[in-house]
Amino acid sequence: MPRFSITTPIYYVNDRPHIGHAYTTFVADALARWHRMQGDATFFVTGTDENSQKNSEAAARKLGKPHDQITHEEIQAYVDGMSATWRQAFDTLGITYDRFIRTTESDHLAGVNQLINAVRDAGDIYLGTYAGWYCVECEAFLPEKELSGGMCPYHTRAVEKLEEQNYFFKLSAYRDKLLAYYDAHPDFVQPVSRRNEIIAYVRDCLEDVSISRPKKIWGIPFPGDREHVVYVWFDALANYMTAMGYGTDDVRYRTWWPANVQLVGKDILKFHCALWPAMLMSAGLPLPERVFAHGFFTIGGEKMSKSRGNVVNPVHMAERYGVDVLRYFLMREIPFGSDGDFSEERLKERYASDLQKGIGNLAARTLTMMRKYNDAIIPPPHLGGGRGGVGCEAAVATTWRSYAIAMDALLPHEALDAIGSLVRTADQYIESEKPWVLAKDASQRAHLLATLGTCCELLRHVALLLAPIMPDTAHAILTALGQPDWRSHALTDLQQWGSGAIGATVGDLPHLFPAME
Ligand code: ME8
Repeated sequence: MPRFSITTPIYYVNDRPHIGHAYTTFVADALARWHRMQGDATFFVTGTDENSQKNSEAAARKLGKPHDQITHEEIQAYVDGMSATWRQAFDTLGITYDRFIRTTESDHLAGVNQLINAVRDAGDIYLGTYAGWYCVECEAFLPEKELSGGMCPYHTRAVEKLEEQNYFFKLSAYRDKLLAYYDAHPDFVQPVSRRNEIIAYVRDCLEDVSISRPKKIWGIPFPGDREHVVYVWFDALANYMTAMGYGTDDVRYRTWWPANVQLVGKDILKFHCALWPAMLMSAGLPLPERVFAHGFFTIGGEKMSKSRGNVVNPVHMAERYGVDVLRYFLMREIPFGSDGDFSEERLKERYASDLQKGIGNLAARTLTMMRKYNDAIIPPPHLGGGRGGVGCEAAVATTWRSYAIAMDALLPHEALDAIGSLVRTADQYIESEKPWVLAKDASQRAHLLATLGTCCELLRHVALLLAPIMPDTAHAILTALGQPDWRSHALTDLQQWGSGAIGATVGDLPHLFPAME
């Protein structure tokens, strides 16, 4: 059985999830659902990045204590609470993770120890002194030349000056190996703009990196030297394998690692496409198949930030518009890989044009015609699209093909575009066949029935195609079409033209996209 494993970044718990975090996680969820639907053994990992200075600072702020006076127990209690908030948010958003990893869990610690020991055994760790800058917001060591006006170039926050003894990882020794790897694996870093960016970075800028911090910082004790803790990124990146059993369960690890797809935002490209593969090369472990770095979006044209007060909470959005609507909008509006903008105005426009007038209207009119003209019983569809018809069967087959290509290329907006075309095809079909005219002519009865069957069949395919992206909407439509058990059928069977619940009575469909206040 083919297998598919996919990961998202693990998120810092210094605050609640925002719409950007939901975006990456929605796409990963849609891809995981798509693979499960095809019958692939699937493993989907997300979770929380907990051993971070950002988190301990947030814990101190919450307790109103100076950062250097907060205890480990207090930080642990804070990350426990926040991680639960994240997990709950992801549950509300319909995220079907198989493992929600927390980097304070004991199996993760065991895996981090094993990884560091493997890198040390390879001769790639040495003790040195780091004198330079650190941005707590990025949790990154920043060379002087990367600062902009004395500040972190990505955050408006001031950087800290550090002079401390650290363990270093010989990252620079992997320059040529990384470049050769990118060359031999053109799909490893996607999209191509990010691949070019990482090649230039590795070629021109790669330096050794600190992988420990002094023990007063919140973190995992450094194996072999308790005066240090593991630098948060070295620990966090390991989550992808520890979540799959690295260091604790070899069989599970070998089942799922290397991941087929790792999704990240462009902000953490260097960590995932330079540091991470070099760590794996050093430890003699396989590299993930593909790392896709998507773009960032602004909110109504502005950078999202607490100080601007424009941080969008995905759970609030889902309460207002519905989880499926939010999933649809984010995946349709912002091409995966490009930067984009989120605005409620645009969401409302798409709601009206794509969902109410498109999918919602197709579903409602199809079911109404069924009740009106055939006592709600589903007849067999026309084969080949029917009498001089628009080739509905062929349109469905083409849509499945383009949809699969788009999903496999990690381009859900293109997959949704293909569904949009099929909805238009169905609308045109109804307009050209005019069942309300056929119904008035008894000699057209056979043609009317096949036309109604064709409408149901088109709607059924639209619903199936939507399932990874709008799971509840899809399930409601398929249930109304007499196929509530669709998940227990093989996709290759469901994809056959005419494999709907012929003879079943169409059920009630809740109003999918009601008018907004
Ligand atoms: O970086 N637009 O976690 P983080 C789109 N813990 N996506 C966005 C976004 C935006 N405006 N803002 C954030 C970390 N994201 C580390 C990762 S992994 C081993 C450790 C998404 O909480 C995007 O996926 O800062 C980005 O990469 C991620 O959130 C950063 O989340």
